[in-house]
Amino acid sequence: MAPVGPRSGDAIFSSIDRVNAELFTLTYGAIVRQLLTDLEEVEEVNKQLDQMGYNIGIRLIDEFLAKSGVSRCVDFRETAEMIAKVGFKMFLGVTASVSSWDADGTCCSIILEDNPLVDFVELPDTCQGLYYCNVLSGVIRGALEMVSMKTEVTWTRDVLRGDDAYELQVKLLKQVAEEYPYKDD
Ligand code: MYR
Repeated sequence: MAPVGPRSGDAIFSSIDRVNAELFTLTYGAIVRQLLTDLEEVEEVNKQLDQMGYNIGIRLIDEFLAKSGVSRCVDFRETAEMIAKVGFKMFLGVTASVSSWDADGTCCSIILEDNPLVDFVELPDTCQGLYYCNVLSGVIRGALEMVSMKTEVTWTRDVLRGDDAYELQVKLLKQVAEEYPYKDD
């Protein structure tokens, strides 16, 4: 029989993390369900989830920069890698990979290796057209806008819609140059 005794600190924390992750997943599901009831049109729910994500993203960028301690990215390629390898890990506990770059390095795909938002989720036929994870595209759009990058972020593959992966397309529309407000003498 395995010895019975107090769990180590690590074991307790990983169990708390798991419970929090499940609570988060279930809470998100409840929000989507409520939006579907309140708004009726799936298109409206997609918009609302994206807007909620945007509102989160414009705040979450501060925490990302403070916690990660990363310095400015040299280009959009580096930014995309930063989102996939550091951002997703920090906030969702998963990593993602970046691929399908266009020639000028302004559009790429981010493919999630796992997607905790969809644990326990099965969509009924009435939800066709729903982008269940649209909050995530909004988060990325909002976060990047706070570091001067206007982007368009869309789901190009979604397992809940019958695809073989979760894939976001991130397109840089405009990069606003940040000017240092004081002149060096
Ligand atoms: C820079 O200022 O050049 C660094 C920009 C890094 C942007 C990273 C944005 C992180 C967004 C996190 C997304 C998490 C999705 C769950």
